[in-house]
Amino acid sequence: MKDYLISHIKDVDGVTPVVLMNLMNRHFDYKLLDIYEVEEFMNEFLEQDLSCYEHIYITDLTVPESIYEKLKKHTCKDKFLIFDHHKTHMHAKKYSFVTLDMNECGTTLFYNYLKELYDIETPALNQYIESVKNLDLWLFEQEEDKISPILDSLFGLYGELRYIDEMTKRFLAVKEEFVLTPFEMELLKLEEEGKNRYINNRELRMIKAKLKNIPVGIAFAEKYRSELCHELLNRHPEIDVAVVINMGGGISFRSREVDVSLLAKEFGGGGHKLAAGLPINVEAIEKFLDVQFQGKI
Ligand SMILES: [Mn+2]
Repeated sequence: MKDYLISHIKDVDGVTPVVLMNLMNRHFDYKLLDIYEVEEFMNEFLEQDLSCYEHIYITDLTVPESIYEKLKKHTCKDKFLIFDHHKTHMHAKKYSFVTLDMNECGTTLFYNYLKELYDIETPALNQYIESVKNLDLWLFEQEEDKISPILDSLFGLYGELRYIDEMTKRFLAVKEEFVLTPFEMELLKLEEEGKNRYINNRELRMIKAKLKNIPVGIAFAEKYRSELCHELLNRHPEIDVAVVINMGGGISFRSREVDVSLLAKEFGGGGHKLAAGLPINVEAIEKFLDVQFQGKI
């Protein structure tokens, strides 16, 4: 029998569970989703015949309560195991098949479970998984983890499918230490230079505003959104929250201490205390544009 994995498409934490499944030597199907696609997908998925699957894993995605209501009554409910760390998912703590921990990331929770049952653990993988966590929980500066930002860049350069492929090949070949290829190192050097130019350029166009009475810096960017937020907060102590709008994607909020998950929730989004966001849709834009602009920097 095979397994099924449903995980988050948008970042390294979301796609690494696919890499882990690839290392397990089991047949599996998988689906990568954005956060707002979960409900619709799950409604259809639960209508299908799932009898060919032994385990159905969901990682790094918040599953809405309406889906749990259906899941409870489903004939295949015993096949489901869910691993997540989003604040918006904590309503599901009561279910025994759900592992939730906000101090971990989707990947670490899943890895900790799998490595007890399957022979996948290697020093290289342990090192990589730690960096995925530092990246996803934004701990890489305090942990002085140099690999985390590299993973983020590689994910951006490769896209999710090739990233999964590259990492799988690497962990099958090299067990001792996580390594980059010479090609990747050269690519990252070039990318780093381009990134710095991009971030400086976006910062110059940052708008200061008050959002729900919180001083924020708003910038528009399609790339390097996490790093841009980080730089805006570092370079502008007068703002409490960095807001980056990606017209083709979503709006990201980052802060040093303000709980931005609450802020994002007001506009119909969600996330973590220091990192949250919302998809761009008409309601979000309508609510969001009702801000008091305070001029350019
Ligand atoms: Mn995550």
